[in-house]
Amino acid sequence: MNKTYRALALGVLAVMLVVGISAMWANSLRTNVTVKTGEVHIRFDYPPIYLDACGLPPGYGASGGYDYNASTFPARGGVQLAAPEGKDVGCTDVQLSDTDNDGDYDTMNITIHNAYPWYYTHVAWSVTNDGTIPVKIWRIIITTINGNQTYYEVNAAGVEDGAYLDLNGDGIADVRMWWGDNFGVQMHPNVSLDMSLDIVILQEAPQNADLSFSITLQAVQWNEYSVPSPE
Ligand SMILES: [Ca+2]
Ligand SMILES: [Ca+2]
Ligand SMILES: [Ca+2]
Repeated sequence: MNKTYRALALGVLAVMLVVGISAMWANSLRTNVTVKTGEVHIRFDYPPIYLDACGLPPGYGASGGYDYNASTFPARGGVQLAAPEGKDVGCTDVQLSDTDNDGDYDTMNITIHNAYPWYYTHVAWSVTNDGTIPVKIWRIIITTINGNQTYYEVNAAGVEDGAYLDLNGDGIADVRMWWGDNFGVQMHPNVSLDMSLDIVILQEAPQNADLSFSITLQAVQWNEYSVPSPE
């Protein structure tokens, strides 16, 4: 082999090596991108805990099925309750459902039966981050029986003053609701946080009617969370 052919052969070999190395780098980069894809997902944990559950036998639990009544409407955290007076007229029912059949509870259905003005109830639950990246719970979505949806970004006004909700679609608020605990708190994968609601029936609520609504929660990737400034 003369010098010209030898130089040409080495040049081809060098090009082949460079192409080979480039191909390997491209493969490893592609693999890394795939591995880093995450998922935002949360679920309601079973069971929820709530006051004055329907179907409790007399004498069971703290209230024995006797109704609680709110005597004033102060800020959340200070709802004044009259002691149960031995009346069991209304009751509260809370059920979780899996509306998209993925094996996780995503919706909480609350029904207040045979209630009357100043009837008070409380619902507490736990939420787990079963996705793969940290999230924050951002909004609460309330759906009433006629399909109307209301979105609440939880801010100081919602927590302290409560929200007025029209549950039967007649344009008049039927309940006042306060929510609290752990909105906007960073939740790592496999971590659970407790949350709760306080509900008081208003004077304008319909008589002889069950009041129903459902709740879903919206979580966002932890670094996409923002809260509007309090009004
Ligand atoms: Ca009761
Ligand atoms: Ca589900
Ligand atoms: Ca109404």
